[in-house]
Amino acid sequence: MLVALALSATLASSPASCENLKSISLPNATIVAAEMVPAGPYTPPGRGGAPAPPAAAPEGRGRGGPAAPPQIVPARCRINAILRPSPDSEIEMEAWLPDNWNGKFQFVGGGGWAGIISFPAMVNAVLEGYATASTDTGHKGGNALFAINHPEKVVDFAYRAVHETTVQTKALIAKYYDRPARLSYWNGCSTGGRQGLMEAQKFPDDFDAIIAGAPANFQTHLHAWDLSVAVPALKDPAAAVPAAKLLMLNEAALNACDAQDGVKDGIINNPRACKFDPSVLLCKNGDAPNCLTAPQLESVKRAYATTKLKSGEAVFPGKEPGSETGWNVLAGQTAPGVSVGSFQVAYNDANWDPKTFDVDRDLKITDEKVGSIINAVNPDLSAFKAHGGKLLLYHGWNDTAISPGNTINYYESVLKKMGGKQDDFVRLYMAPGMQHCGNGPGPNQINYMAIMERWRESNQTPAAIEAYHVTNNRVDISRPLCPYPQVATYKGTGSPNDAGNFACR
Ligand SMILES: [Ca+2]
Repeated sequence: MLVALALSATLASSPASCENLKSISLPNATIVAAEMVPAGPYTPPGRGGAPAPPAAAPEGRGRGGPAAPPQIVPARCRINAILRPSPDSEIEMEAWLPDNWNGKFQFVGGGGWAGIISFPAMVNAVLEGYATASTDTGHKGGNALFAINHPEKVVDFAYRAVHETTVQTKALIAKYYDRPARLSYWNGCSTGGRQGLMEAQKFPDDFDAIIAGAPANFQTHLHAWDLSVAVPALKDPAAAVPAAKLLMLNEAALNACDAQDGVKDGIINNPRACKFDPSVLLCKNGDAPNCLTAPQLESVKRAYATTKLKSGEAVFPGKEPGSETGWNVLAGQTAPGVSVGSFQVAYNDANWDPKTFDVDRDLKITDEKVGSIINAVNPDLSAFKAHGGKLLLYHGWNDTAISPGNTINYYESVLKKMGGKQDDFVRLYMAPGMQHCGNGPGPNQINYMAIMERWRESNQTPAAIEAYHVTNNRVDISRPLCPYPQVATYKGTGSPNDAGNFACR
C-alpha cells in the first residue's frame, strides 16, 4: 500500500480522481465513500445507504448560520469517512471538494451537542467555491447520552473530532487537487463558535481565520446558568412565567429603553445602558395579566442576573433587556435538555435529576470532569496571532440560548491577557436585536465570510460592518455593526432604516 502510494505520488502529476481517494491510506480512518456528485438540487446524502440525517437541529440551539435556500449545488467530489483516533472513537466526517475550487478550505461548525453533519452550512460554503468539511463530532443525536461512561467520546466532542477532520480534509484536498489549500477558514456559531475558539487555543496552526459566533465556549457554566434559572420554576409552578407575561415584560423593557438610543424601533441598541427595573411590575392587588407575582418577579430577576456561587464568584451572565419573549427557560415545563447534558456526563448518569441541581456542589464537579475538557476559555491566543490568524467574534444582544455577555467576557479576557489593543487580529461585533446566531427584530443578515476574506486576504481591516434585516425577501433595515465597545449611534436625521444615518461611537 505504501509502495503503491509512493509510486502514484511520483507518477501522478495530475490530481487524483475522486474515486481513487477511496483507496488512499489515511491514519486511523476508513473512507466509506468517495464519489463525484453532479451539480443539482441539494439533498442530504445518507451514509452508506443509511437514511439521510435530519437537516434541522434536534435540539433548540442553532446550527451555525442560516439554512440554505433550495439551490443548485455545484459538482463536487464527496468524501465520507469514519475516523477512529481512539479505540472508542467513531467520528463521521464529510468533505466536499468542488470542481470549481477557489483554492481555499472552509470548515463549518455544529450546534448543541452536535451529532449530525452540518449539511446546510456545507452547501453555503461550496456555493462560494470552498472545499468544505463537517463532522458529527463522534456520535449521533443531539443530546449528551453518548458521553456517559465514554471518556474518549467526550474528548472527541470537545476537540479531537474537529482537529482530526481538519487534518484529514487538508490531506484529501492536497491529494485531490495536487496542491494544498492556500488558506483555511473556520465558520461556526454556538457550539460551532466554541469549536472555533478551541481550535484557536489548542491547534493555532489549523486555521488562518476563525469566525466564532455566539460561542458556547464556557459550556459547563452556560449549562449551570440555564439550570439555576430553570429549576426554581420547575420546582414551583408559581415561579413559572407564562409567555403572555414575558411579552408584557418585554413591552415594559422596551418602553423604558427603546427610545433611549434615539430611534423607537423595538430594538435596544445598547442593552447595557438600559436601566430597566422589573420590580415596577410587581402585582399590587393580586395576580393580573399586566403584572408579575412576587415569585414570578424573582424568576425574572434571576434571568437578567449573573448567576453567582455562594462565594460571590460569577458563574455566567444573564440575559439582556429586549430579549424577554425568548425566555423559554422560565416556562417551568421541562429542564433544558442540552444543559442537563453536562451534568449527566459529569455524574455518568442518564437519569440525573435536574431538580436536585445545586450550583455550588454540581458545577465544581462538572468543571473538573467535563469543563476541563470541553470548555474553551483560554485567553492566551498568542500562538494563533503569531500564525497570522484573524478572529471575528459576533453575538446577538437578543440571544436567549447563550447570554451575549459571555462573549464580551471572553473578548475582554483576551485583551487583559494579551494587552489592551489587539484589534489587528481579534474583533467583536455585538448585534442589537439579533437572536441566537441570527433572526430577531434587529439587522441579522451579515456576510461574515466576505468580511473575513477581505480582512485576512487583502488586509482590509473591518471597521463598521453592514447588517441587514429582511422581510419577505426585501431589505427593510440596514445598520452598521460597530467593533465593540463602540455602538451604532443615530446621527439624528434621515431614515433610521438606512445604515448611512448611523455612526460608530
Ligand atoms: Ca431603539
